[in-house]
Amino acid sequence: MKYECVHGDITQQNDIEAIVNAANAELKPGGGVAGAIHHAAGNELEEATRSLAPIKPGDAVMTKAFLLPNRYIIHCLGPVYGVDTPSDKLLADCYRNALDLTEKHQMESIAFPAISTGAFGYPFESATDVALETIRAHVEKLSHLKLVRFVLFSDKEFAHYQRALRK
Ligand code: AR6
Repeated sequence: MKYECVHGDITQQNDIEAIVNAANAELKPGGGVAGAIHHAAGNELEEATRSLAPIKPGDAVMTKAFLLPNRYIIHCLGPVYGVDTPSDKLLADCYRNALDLTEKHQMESIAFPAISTGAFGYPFESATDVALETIRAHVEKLSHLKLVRFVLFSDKEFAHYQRALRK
C-alpha cells in the first residue's frame, strides 16, 4: 500500500478514484469539506444524496462525483467529538466503512480529509492516530486498493501527517 499526504484541497485530487466527504447527517452542503465538495460537484450531488440521508455517525455511503474529476464521492459522518460516543470507535468506523466501499467497487485509490477535526471538534493529533491505526490494520483485508492519500488543509496539519506517516 502506498500512503501519501498532500497539503491542499480535497476537491483538487484529479488522479484519485474516490474522495471522501466529511459529511453531515443530512448529506447537505454545509461548510468545510462538505461545502467545498457540493460546490465543486454541482447541484446534482444534492439530488443524489437525498434518498441516502440521514446517515448515522460512523456510516459511509457513496455517490457519483458529478462535476468533480473523480469517479465517486464517499460520504462519511464523523462523530461530534465527545457527543457521539465512543468517538474513537465511531471515527474508526468511518475509515473502515469507506475502505470497504473501495473494495466493493474495486477502486485503486482514495483520498481522505481529516474527518471530524473541523466543525466536529475532534482533537487533530488523536484523530490522526485513529485514522492511521485503523487504515493500516484494515487494508490487510483489501485486495484492490493501492493508494491512500490524506489531504490536509493547513501547514500545521500537513506537517503533523508527514511526521505520523514516517512512523
Ligand atoms: N479540503 C481538505 N480539507 C479541508 C477542506 C478542503 N476543501 N475544508 C476544510 N478542510 P470539516 P468535520 C479541513 O469541518 O469536522 C460541515 O459543515 C478542516 O480544516 O469540514 O467532520 C459539515 O456540513 C478540518 O481539518 O468536517 C458537517 O456538519 C477537516 O477538513 C460538519 O462540518 C474537517 O473539517 C463536519 O465536520
